[in-house]
Amino acid sequence: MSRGLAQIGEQTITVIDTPGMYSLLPISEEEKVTRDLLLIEPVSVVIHVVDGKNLGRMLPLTFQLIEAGLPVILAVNMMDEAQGWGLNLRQDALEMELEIPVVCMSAALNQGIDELRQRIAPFLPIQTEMIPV
Ligand SMILES: Nc1nc2c(ncn2[C@@H]2O[C@H](COP(=O)(O)OP(=O)(O)OP(=O)(O)O)[C@@H](O)[C@H]2O)c(=O)[nH]1
Ligand SMILES: [Mg+2]
Repeated sequence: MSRGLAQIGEQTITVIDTPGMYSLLPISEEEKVTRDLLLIEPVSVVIHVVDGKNLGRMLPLTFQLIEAGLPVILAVNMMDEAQGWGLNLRQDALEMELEIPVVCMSAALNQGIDELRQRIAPFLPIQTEMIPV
């Protein structure tokens, strides 16, 4: 697990990268680490990064995260490969179905990162210096 900083507009936020997890009922020790973090650490938003080529296998966890009451953004990654396979994802349909923000991206190609930043922003607490006096 690693922590780093990211810039969202004017705000610097801490990002925690967790080991991969496929269920909230963890099988491996690494998954337990991630599950425990999600239960313990108060976070502004959980970004569930999934492989766009295996959406069917990944979405059950997205549903579990939502049902657990966590604020979730679904980041459908590997879109370059998914599109190479001829897979076309309806971002708007997924958003309607899941009722959470969905961002399609190719992290390796730096595509979709700006949109992800934009979708993260509304989840962040308002900084006091941002409130006009
Ligand atoms: N083609 C393509 N490759 C990608 C993309 N994003 C990540 N990768 C590659 O996928 C591989 C795995 O990336 P990781 O960031 O280690 O994936 P992860 O989900 O964090 O893996 P774990 O932490 O082991 O669960 C690397 O070789 C990345 O370069 C993408 O958008 N497109
Ligand atoms: Mg990783």
